[in-house]
Amino acid sequence: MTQFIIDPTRVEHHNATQRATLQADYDALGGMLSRRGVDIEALTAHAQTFAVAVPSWGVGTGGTRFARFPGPGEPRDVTEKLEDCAIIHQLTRATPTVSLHFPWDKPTDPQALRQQADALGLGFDAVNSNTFQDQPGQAHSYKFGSLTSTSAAAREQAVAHNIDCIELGRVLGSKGLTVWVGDGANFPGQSNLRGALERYIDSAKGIYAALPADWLMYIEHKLFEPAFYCSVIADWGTSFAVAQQLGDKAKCLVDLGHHAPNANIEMIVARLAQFGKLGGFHFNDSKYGDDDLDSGSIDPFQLFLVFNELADATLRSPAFRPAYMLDQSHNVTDPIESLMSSAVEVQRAFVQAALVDRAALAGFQESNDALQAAQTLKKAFRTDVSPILAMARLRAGGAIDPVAAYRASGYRDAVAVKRPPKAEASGSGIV
Ligand SMILES: [Mn+2]
Repeated sequence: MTQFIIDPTRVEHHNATQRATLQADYDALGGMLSRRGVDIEALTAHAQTFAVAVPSWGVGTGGTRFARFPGPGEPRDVTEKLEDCAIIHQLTRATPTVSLHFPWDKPTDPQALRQQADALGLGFDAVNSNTFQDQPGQAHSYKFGSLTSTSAAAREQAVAHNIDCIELGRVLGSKGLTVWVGDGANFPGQSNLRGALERYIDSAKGIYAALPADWLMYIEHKLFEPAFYCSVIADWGTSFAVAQQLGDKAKCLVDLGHHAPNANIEMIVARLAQFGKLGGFHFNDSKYGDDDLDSGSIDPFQLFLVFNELADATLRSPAFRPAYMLDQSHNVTDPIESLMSSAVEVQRAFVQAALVDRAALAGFQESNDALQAAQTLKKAFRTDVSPILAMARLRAGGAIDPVAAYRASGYRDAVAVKRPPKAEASGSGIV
């Protein structure tokens, strides 16, 4: 029996006020889609298969390199983070798993944390290691790198931390480890470019060797920051080469914000999928760099094009199932509201991609009809699938309008009293 943080009768009351309007919109959209030969019920069933993991670090207010402005009622530890994540899933029915970050989320009792998650109807997606900052009492500093450090002792310490993350993840029921390192250089000549990558691969092999048989290791690349001259794992090419060196259980993770501005991310997705190395995503949006803005808030068309490639890849190999995770930082919004909206935006792209008339598109591509090929994509992208998403939520026990239902619940005001602020919330992550 799932323990709901928000009283389900409140959600039912919210839905009752909106049900008739939704049904009318749903029927109208169903009629329009039917004239296009599309069954709305199949799309709604498809929407209900969608799931994206919530980042534990996303439920606290984020920050920038300059400052952090805490919000009321922020979770103070991992158990409170799980409560907030449970609301996101309760209302959206699209976020059944949580991605933890160690040591930020290191539980004193991992079994108890797993039981809490079970009770809340949550599971754990990939766990994230952290060797981009030093922890109190740490023997060897990562100031000049972790997995690629010139210090063998620092490298060994970083490898050991990743293996600890795997062990902790096993107890929690996770099946993957995401590795992102900030290693790189701030000056030309500071680091031997080839030597640093050789050290990375050597360290990564040590982590890979500790992976359970049914786990994946996700290698997350990032163009720059905190290293501003060069990052060791800067791009998908490097990530791909490393994943190839390590073996079948190593895959590439694409964080949408970790590329040069205007990079053709959907093409990167297509390439990695073609060669069997696309492991998963960190969804977010950006205008300039690794902005970690809400998914779909800046360039929803790009998000749609990414899912268009994923839909194509899934048709080619139905077993293809990359891991979907959000990775965002919320500075000016209620994190719960941002994460609910973002999950819905990613789900929207997932459903819009399913609306693409693939036979027509293939025909236009074959006949080199560029204009009609582009219009075929646009037709799917321009279709407002909101009633499908809302109906999928309603049928799964979620809220027709998650943000409205959340605001009506008074949850934030309640936790603002229950959770007095502490000096610095743990894990205001910006990875
Ligand atoms: Mn990320």
